Amino acid sequence: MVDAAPPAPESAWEYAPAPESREIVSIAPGYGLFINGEFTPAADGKHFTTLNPATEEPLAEVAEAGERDVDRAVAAARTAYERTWGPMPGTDRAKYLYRIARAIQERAREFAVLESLDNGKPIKESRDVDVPLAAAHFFYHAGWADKLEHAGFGPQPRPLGVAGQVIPWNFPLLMAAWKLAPALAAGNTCVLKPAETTPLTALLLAEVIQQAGLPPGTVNILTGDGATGQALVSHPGVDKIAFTGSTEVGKEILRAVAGTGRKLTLELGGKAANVVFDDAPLDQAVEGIVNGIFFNQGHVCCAGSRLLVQESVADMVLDRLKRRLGTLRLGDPLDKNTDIGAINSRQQLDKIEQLTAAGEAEGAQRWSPPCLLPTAGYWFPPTVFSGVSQSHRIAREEIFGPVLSVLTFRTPEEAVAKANNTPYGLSAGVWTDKGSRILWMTQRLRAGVVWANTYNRFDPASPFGGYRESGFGREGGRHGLAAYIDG
Ligand code: TAP
Repeated sequence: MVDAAPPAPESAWEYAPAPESREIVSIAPGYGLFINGEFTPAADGKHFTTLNPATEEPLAEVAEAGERDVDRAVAAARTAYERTWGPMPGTDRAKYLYRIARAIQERAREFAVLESLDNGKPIKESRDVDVPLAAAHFFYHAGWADKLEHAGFGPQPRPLGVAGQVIPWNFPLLMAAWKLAPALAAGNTCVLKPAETTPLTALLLAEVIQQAGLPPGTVNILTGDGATGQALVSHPGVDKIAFTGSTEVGKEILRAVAGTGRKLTLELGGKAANVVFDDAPLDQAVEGIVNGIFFNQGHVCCAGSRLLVQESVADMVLDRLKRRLGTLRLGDPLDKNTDIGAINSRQQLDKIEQLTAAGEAEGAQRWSPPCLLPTAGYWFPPTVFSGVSQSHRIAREEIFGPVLSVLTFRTPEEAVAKANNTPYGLSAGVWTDKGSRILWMTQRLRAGVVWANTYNRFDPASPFGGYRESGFGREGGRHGLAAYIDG
């Protein structure tokens, strides 16, 4: 059962609607695959519908790539690797990458609106986070393209060849940028498969790639489902596989690639601890908790989905958190005042509902602020579980939704033991007034990224990635480039 809500904020008043116009975007009724610089139908004519998850309204029909299309795309990428992009000097590759970055900036509103329509995320996040960071990734890697021989990869760093890249639906454009920019900067060519539920910004990026004049075949974009991804990662013509997605599929790919000698990086799931000590600036920490788990509806691999709060301040933090959650606005993703958008798909909503039902059944206390959910589309209110124990499924499994599990601790040692009690190892957060305690914690937390007195900060120069069941390899920075260089 949902507990009673705290009193409504004193000045309970409504924001007027502030919708971003969708006029800037023109969505075609149908889209083909982007192979060898051109849009083309799937060889067997198959296609699927992509929906707006906030309304369930169909947005477009998109081609579904089969094995013959994967063959065509990999062959086009191989030819570009051998004849145009591969032999091209780094100074020239850099110019193309700068062009892509500039074009993303010029078309930023179009990308942001399209991303919010296809994914369901609030426009203020697609506008202020996804799109600027995607442009930043291309700018950053453009800077590397002509400096690779000075980056510690040896005197003549060589690319790997054709990269097969598979990405999820939570940051569709940004994940495409994370994959394509370092691969291209290092001289590889790419075949990218976006997620089935969010293909549209990758196809707009294909238009930008045409606009930037990249040699045909340098980047190929194959829309489709899991079978398309499987055909791509198991194609013998692919030299390097880069996968971001669930741990389950990551393990399948690892098994398929084992023994083939092909290079692989896996960016998988997480169940991060956000650790709040009693000396932390608590109001700031509450903002960090909200950002950590409710940003992008919690569809974030590094989300701070387990709050570990020191027992002496636990009631106070929970109280302030509930008040703050009472001010979040859930609804139309295109409204500039919206904080919480739609869940990306029916399938993901079902998963969140199942895991939250398990949380209640196992005895944790569930709370959500009063909030009306729209009748059409896929929605889930911000939800907090207190009284969670480490054995509960909601403390162990990745929910990938706006759901926070709250646990408490008494000593720093106990905080570390609980934070590390997970098969994952992607990220963590630490909130404390003491620099020495931050250093003590970061030496002990088993996570690829640790944020101190902040959360969910990303920069193209900063390597991101995990270990254990969160995968291996890094994206961003010099470490991210290394994944696309032979040696
Ligand atoms: P998945 O179901 O694993 O899907 C990821 C991508 O792989 C999609 O494009 C999917 O296609 C494709 N795919 C599915 N089965 C495949 C197979 N057998 N072989 C090859 N490709 C296959 O994950 P998801 O639900 O989209 O994404 C959420 C997961 O991604 C979460 O666990 C999250 O933590 C993780 N994630 C991790 C990171 C980093 S950086 N570590 C970043 C974002 C997300 P379809 O869309 O058609 O299924």
